[in-house]
Amino acid sequence: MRTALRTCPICDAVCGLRLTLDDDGHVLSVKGDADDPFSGGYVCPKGASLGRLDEDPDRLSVPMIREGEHWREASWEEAFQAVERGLTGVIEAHGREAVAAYFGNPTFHTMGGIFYRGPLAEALGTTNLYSASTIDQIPKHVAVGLMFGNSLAISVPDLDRTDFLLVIGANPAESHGSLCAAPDFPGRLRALRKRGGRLVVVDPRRTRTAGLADEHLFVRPGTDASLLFGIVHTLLAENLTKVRVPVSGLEELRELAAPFGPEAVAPLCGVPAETIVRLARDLAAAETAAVYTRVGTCTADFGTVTQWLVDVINVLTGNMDRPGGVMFTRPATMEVPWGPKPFTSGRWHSRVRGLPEVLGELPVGTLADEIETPGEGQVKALVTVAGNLVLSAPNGPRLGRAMRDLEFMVCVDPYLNETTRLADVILPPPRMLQMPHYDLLLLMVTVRNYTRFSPPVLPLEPGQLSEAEIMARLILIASGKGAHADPRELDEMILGELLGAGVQIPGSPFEGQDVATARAALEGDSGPELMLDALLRLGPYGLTLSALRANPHGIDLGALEPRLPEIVCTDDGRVRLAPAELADEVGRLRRKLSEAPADTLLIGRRQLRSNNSWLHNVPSLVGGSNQCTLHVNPADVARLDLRGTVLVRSAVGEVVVPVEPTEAIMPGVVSLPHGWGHAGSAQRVASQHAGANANALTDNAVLDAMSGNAVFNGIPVTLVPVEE
Ligand SMILES: Nc1nc2c(c(=O)[nH]1)N[C@H]1C(S)=C(S)[C@@H](COP(=O)(O)OP(=O)(O)OC[C@H]3O[C@@H](n4cnc5c(=O)[nH]c(N)nc54)[C@H](O)[C@@H]3O)O[C@H]1N2
Ligand SMILES: Nc1nc2c(c(=O)[nH]1)N[C@H]1C(S)=C(S)[C@@H](COP(=O)(O)OP(=O)(O)OC[C@H]3O[C@@H](n4cnc5c(=O)[nH]c(N)nc54)[C@H](O)[C@@H]3O)O[C@H]1N2
Ligand code: SF4
Ligand SMILES: [Mo]
Repeated sequence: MRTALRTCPICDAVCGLRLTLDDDGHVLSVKGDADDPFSGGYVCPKGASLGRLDEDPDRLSVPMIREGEHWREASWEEAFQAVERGLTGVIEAHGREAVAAYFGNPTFHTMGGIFYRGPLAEALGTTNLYSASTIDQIPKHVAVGLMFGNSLAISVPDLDRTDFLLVIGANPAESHGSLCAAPDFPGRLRALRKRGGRLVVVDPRRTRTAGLADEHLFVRPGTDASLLFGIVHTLLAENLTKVRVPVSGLEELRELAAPFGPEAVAPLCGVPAETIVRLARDLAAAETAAVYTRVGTCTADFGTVTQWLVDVINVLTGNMDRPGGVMFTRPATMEVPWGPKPFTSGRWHSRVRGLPEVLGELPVGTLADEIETPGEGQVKALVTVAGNLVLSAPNGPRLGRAMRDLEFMVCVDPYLNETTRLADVILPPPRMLQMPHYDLLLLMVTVRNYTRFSPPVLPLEPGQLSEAEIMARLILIASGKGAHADPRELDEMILGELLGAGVQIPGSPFEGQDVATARAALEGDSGPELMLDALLRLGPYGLTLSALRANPHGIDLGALEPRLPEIVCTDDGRVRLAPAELADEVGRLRRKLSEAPADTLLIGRRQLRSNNSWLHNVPSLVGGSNQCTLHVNPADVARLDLRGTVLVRSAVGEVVVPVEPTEAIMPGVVSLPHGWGHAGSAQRVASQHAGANANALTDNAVLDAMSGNAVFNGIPVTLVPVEE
């Protein structure tokens, strides 16, 4: 028996874990690492199941090649040759634009994803690039890009010090937080109230987070922007603002907010006018306060406008970049700019719908159009890394049908699932415990400055490839170097670029050195570890990979400190309160105020023992409360005479699901979790708990205008009783 320390790679909470393994590498137990200074021993049911997930017998261990409807195992050499034939065939016949790539949610977590997705995108040489960003958080990047000139200016609520937390469209008691890494988020919320703080939750469902709150307010889906404008209007009208950071556009903001008085917005958002006024006054009066929002508003109509107004309120109430308000993490690694600074978008447009590029990507919501629509530049080949788009994308089933028409598709994925079964080749990464782990992105949004590295717990099997090597081989194929090129060559290229920049940074430990000398100083057992070592050395704490190895429980780097001047990249160094780019959307919102709302609106629901589409094959994580049911208010159940199961119909599709009556959902709103729909899956446990695909109901034609993000919440649906 032995113990191993390891950061949990599943969700954004970055919990430190302590694993016990037997001599064969079988995980006997998973506990929270009590010595981790950040997570302090916390573990959730998913983390506790990490061993079973990692040892899932349905995980692929060798590459798979499809022949007609039949899959067979293949050697790595054969698989990469098939990829080379497939990709170069399409590129030669149709050009590089005919290749698209999708980078899914786990690529934000894995080192193979984080360090190699950029180089793979570049090597493919196509503008048909897609990622989970446009079905998740891209409205946030656009909003802060417009306000701060920096698409990575993502502040986190200072959870452990705030006096008032307003949570809108997030359910961290079950999701454990998002774009805000805080192990034991529920415990931190309880601690907030215990120290006399106040927690208010705005959500069309009375969630587990709402259950921890002082107050919960139902809001009509997709209308948060109007609610927030009501708060902004009140703050300005009652002179409650105390702006503490340099801003521009205050007068323009006043004009934009003028039509959105509390009385005007209340009928649309469903929150009474006097409550909106009270919220504004309470936020202004609180010693410190933070407004936090996530998926519920990012993946709804007016996503970008809503994200903008959240930070407007944080600025107006004097809580931007201040202890107890919202703050910017100072990560241990060098901050590499993502996208142009100052922020801009629309440098190119999608072929079929003319949608603007954002951060070098096009919206997932238009990938089906690009595959289906003939003409110059039509997508004929697809590379996916860690994505299950048939279950995750808006109108996923349509995208799945489109995938059948591709000339070639390759997936880097450990499972044969609803999406990968449409591919020609599947390249499986090793088990999670065989990979090193460093949460490069999530450690940029921690609520305390903190860092932790986990070396692989288990070695690779002879002949097995790391995810980094798989990615490197794909990159070499895409750049024309062929299926046999040495992946180390690519690692050296990436390191060379990184250090080439590093030696020019004044004050950096590599300043003035030649790249070879800087390279010789790096330590690490693999490409990604060497890259991490470089980023740590170039980071603000002067850390190294070996320092992190010497501190396997992680290192506390202190409470967050104000750092806005380093974050803002606008021309005049001021935070733009009223970006002119948003004027059209504000106009559209104003027109909404007089529109009649739809009858029944569908929203989503994350479940504690689930994670998007890929944890349903672990017996301990399915069944019980984790089921694909439709939450319906009892008043609607009675009104529509619903029993047992119901057919839910939207503009694009329909599903039949069991009804679960509950007072926790607002009348006129129904909720269905996403990530289900595993009928016929090769994942044997998941197929026994199939559920229905919520994204058979969501419409890829409807996107957030500013960011191209999918709209998953507030989908008009009709409910039809089904005879048993
Ligand atoms: N209706 C609705 N749809 C939604 C959402 C919603 O709230 N409602 N949420 C959206 C959000 S926020 C997100 S992030 C997306 C997520 O959507 P996707 O990006 O498609 O991600 P997942 O569904 O999590 O699928 C992850 C895939 O990665 C594979 N995988 C797991 N571990 C690894 C690994 O280590 N390496 C590799 N290469 N692959 C791995 C899994 O087998 C699975 O195929 O879904 C979105 N879809
Ligand atoms: N257990 C678990 N944890 C997860 C995941 C998971 O699938 N399961 N997924 C991970 C991922 S990829 C992400 S991005 C994060 C997401 O983290 P969160 O954003 O915290 O997750 P959700 O549970 O989707 O929270 C969205 C909330 O918004 C509400 N909502 C829906 N529509 C609206 C609306 O129009 N307005 C308002 N105000 N609220 C609305 C929903 O009822 C829901 O409670 O979670 C991560 N962690
Ligand atoms: S909260 Fe997230 S990071 Fe922590 S143990 Fe659970 S799944 Fe893992
Ligand atoms: Mo997500």
